[in-house]
Amino acid sequence: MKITAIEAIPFAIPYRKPLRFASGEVSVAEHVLVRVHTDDGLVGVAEAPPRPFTYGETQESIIAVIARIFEPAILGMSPLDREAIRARLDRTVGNPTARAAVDMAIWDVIGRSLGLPVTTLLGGFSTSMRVAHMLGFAPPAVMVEEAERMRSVYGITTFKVKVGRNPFRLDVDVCRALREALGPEVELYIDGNRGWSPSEAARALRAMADLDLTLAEELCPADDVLGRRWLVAQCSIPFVADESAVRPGEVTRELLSGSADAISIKTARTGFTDSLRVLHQCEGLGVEVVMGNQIDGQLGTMCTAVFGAAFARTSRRPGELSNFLDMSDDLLAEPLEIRDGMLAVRELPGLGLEIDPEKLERYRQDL
Ligand code: MUC
Ligand code: MG
Repeated sequence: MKITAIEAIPFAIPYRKPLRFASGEVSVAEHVLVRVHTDDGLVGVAEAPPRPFTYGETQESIIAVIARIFEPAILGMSPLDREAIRARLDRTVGNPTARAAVDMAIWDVIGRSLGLPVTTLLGGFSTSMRVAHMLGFAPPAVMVEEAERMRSVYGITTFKVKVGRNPFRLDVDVCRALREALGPEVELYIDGNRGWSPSEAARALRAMADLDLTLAEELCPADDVLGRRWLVAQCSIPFVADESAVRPGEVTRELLSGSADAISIKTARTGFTDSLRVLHQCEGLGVEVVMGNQIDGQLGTMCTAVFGAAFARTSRRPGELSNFLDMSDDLLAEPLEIRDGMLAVRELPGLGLEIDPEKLERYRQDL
């Protein structure tokens, strides 16, 4: 089996409401569908979400790097030669979501060719993941209403609250309103997307000390090197590195320098091949992980669940798997469903997903 072509198809699907956070905002899912073709007629799929405010990628850059560099680099190779493929893709720096989508589409091909689910090939720990929902910036009453709806309709009881606004009082009010409305059983954690300085973050954490938050993610930039160590040293809950710790080397740097003590794994940026490396690194170091959300569509969300369900450590806590619910539509022939706070992986070959050709026709931007 040989790789014969890689397609990179831009598509745009509007959100019903924008997701806002300290480093940016997303109101249309302008993603890239990646399809890896083989000489025996198999097609593997994945999606790449451009996040210029996090990784510097755009839809155009993802399409260009795949067409001009990644596709020629691996044409004719066997999808099973994963480490050789990785070495070729790794000659190009940056471009994490483009590289990850190629990697995951190749895993989809491998699963399809063997007639086995990718989640089984990866680890096979379980067949579903608990779901956490990410709440974007809005006034406190609106965020409370969204959380209550997610709990009553989908059974979700873990919420990641976006913070990092200035002044920080509004974020404190939001977290307090959520705790008061949802009660003590619900899990709340926060993500600042680098919006605060270390001293603002320290004050905000003190103001929320009675709210039983479980994790604090990326409250200030990793480039505030000493300030962040100072903050993490006094933080009473694990400090999660997300966008500051993409590559395995960055994970090591953040953890060993005391600038973080937990890691967000996002398949959207490390695919399956490098997410495995990050996971094993965290396991070896005895560090907690969170399966994070790159504001993925359903295809990307399933990739997160396929990886997260495959291992004990990633299954310990809920994965961020629900923000596709805010999209007005998607590309999948059979939409994902969250029931009783869980998302099931599909016990079908590969990722277990098919693209609906009519939907792709409607939303693709290159025709
Ligand atoms: C998250 O966890 O930070 C928002 C920006 C980004 O890079 O990812 C999302 C969610
Ligand atoms: Mg984050």
